[in-house]
Amino acid sequence: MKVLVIGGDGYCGWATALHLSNRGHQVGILDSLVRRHWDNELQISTLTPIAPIQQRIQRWKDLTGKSIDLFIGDICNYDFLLKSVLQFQPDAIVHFGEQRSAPFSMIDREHAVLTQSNNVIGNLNILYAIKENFPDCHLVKLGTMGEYGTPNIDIEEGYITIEHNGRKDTLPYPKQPGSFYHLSKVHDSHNIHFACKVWGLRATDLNQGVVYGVLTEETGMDELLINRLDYDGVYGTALNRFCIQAAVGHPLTVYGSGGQTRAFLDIRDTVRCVELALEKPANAGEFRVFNQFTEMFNVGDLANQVKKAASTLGLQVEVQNIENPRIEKEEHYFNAKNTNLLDLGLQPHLLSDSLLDSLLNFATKYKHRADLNEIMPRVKWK
Ligand code: NAD
Ligand code: USQ
Repeated sequence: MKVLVIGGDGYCGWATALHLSNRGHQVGILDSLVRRHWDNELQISTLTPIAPIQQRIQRWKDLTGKSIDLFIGDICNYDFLLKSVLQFQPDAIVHFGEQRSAPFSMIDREHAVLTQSNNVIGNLNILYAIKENFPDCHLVKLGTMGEYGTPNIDIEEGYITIEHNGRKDTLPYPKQPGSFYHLSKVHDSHNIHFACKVWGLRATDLNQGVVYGVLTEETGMDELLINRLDYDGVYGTALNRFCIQAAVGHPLTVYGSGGQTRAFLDIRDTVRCVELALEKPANAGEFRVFNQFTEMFNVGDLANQVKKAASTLGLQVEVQNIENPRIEKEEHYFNAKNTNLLDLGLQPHLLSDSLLDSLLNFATKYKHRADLNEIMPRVKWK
């Protein structure tokens, strides 16, 4: 299958592009490299040293004999996007190419507008490019579990059947996102759903939980293929941050009471889930939603698990409950379904098996690259 991976220079996109290439798909990467630019602007950097995209792709070819096409540009530029898809002729598009940090989107008006215009316009352009040129192309879009928020009832996969005043309907599950970034994903979902309904497009929205780990079969093949691992207060996510904090001797930064429960998955499962969604495409006119995660944890428990695993490496770790920079519930019900991907054959990696080989070992290897000034959160929700 010809698969265009938009955002293929990023954390999830790079690992996925290599995995799909390894599995025999013909892969193209489209990326504006804007994430590298935002890192420079914020003066932050991945803990692991990532090579320029051209070098990464060349190394992959040298190692495996497999080529990956490269398109560098912005999907908000419709002429560029159109030219790229017409050249590549995709059977499927996997769309990772968005601004994905909640704190970044909450810095100020400028960053909120940048996040929503980049994400919503880019996604809408993709919908038009598919409709006008490849109406049969399957769009696999990365959404987020954070679209649902933390409701006091079970979270279904995209839809919920409701009875109201004696009538019954299956409707999109209510959305209560917690940042302007998470809101942008809700806007995307609505636009894709509408496009499937009116134009008959086929799409899968992968509502992904927080991804952890840095190692996949392919990125582990060579140092030049290494993936990014963010640990700073803007782009670093909970578990990845805790492991790096453990490695550098910084107290683990649990925000507030630590009762915030989220859905998580290993990056090795991210790449597999995308593959599973591609292998069994949505039907024409179908807006399919999969909740893409394997386990649920609250952040306080996560910190304690990291502390325990780190002690086996001789690391003394302190867990600290610091003032929560976000506005979010700290004690709440959270129970989400995730059967669709399991039914397609996903065999989850469990956190208890991954902490050392996919995280703490990398964190200790590259800890000399960490900038300790970038660990504490600086962006507040109000
Ligand atoms: P990332 O920042 O590492 O990668 C995103 C990539 O998209 C970058 O390489 C960036 O340059 C590119 N990009 C952004 N805007 C673009 C544009 N307008 N045109 C072309 N390229 C553009 O992010 P990630 O962690 O790999 O996340 C990828 C996707 O997965 C995002 O949509 C994110 O919302 C979603 N997601 C991520 C996580 C996670 O924990 N990392 C969890 C759930 C969902
Ligand atoms: N948290 C801490 N300490 C930290 C960092 C985070 O306690 O040092 C807490 C946060 O307050 C929050 C939870 O951990 O309650 C998750 O925060 P996060 O930064 O790990 O994840 P989030 O902001 O939700 O965003 C990340 C990705 C985003 C993706 C989302 C999936 O950056 O792209 O959409 O995870 S989900 O959370 O399921 O919506």
